[in-house]
Amino acid sequence: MLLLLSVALLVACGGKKAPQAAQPQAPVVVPTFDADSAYHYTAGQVAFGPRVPNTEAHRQCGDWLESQLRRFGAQVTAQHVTLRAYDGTVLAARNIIGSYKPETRKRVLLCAHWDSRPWADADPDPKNHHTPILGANDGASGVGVLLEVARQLQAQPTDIGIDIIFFDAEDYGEHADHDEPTDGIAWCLGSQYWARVPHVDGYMARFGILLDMVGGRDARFHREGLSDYFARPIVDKVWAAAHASGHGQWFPYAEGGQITDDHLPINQLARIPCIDIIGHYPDTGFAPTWHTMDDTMEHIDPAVLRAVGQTVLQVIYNEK
Ligand code: AHN
Ligand code: ZN
Repeated sequence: MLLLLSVALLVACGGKKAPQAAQPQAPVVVPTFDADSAYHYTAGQVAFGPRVPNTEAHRQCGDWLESQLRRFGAQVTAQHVTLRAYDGTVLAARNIIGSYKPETRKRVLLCAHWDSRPWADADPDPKNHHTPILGANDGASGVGVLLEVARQLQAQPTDIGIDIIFFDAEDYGEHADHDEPTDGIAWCLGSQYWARVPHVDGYMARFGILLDMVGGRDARFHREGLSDYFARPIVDKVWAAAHASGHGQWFPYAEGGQITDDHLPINQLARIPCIDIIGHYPDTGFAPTWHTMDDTMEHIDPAVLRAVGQTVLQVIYNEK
């Protein structure tokens, strides 16, 4: 009987050797995130000035971001789209997508917003409440980290495909003085558009990771509430990666509040489980520089950029 079985196996295998047991996998080498280069890419955006839609600085920074992604070997798609803000302003917006291994179906989405807030409406000095902010942390930091991830992807490709998306018009939400209701969500206009009209028909990814305010000194990344609601296993995976890569101190397992951010339309409309790594501060909420004139490079800490960047690399290089 055994003999018959082995003959049958030999026949089934076309006479070749019986299949070997799976070889032990070579350990994954996760590249080292360069925080100085992420810092440099963050400063590079801030140097254009406030990146408010419909301004020259915004247009020039958008061109620069596309050229950086191309330089790092991504296939770049720009979604130019006209979006209407809550106050009726018509925004010439642009979502910028850099794709690695676009032909691969196993994909992970990494994203951040690249626009900056048109008004410092949380500034302690009311005379600044209609002045645009530099958005070093709020905007540029997430994009800076992802540009460094892009550079790493060119040097050492991942097994899976990666899409890096820079969303526009995230931060055009209601001014603090605005008190009439708005229909729909005034924030996250670029991601709402992309979630309805992705850059590739029928686009799907295993999961997404949004980075928002990932460079502020003394930041803490608590588990964000909507991420836990829509994508708890991904929060678990990413927090485990943070702790495994030695950056657990920045990623307490405690839950922070729910934050309306670009991951919401990705979860609700595009139906891709997406989490938000967003800087909170113990007790006080967002950074003290949030939506103020003080959101400048002075308050960016490369150690924070490193903690987030290395965590992202740890996750994506371990996806098979
Ligand atoms: C709200 O304040 C509702 N959401 C904050 C999203 C945000 C603004 N992220 C950066 N700037
Ligand atoms: Zn903001």
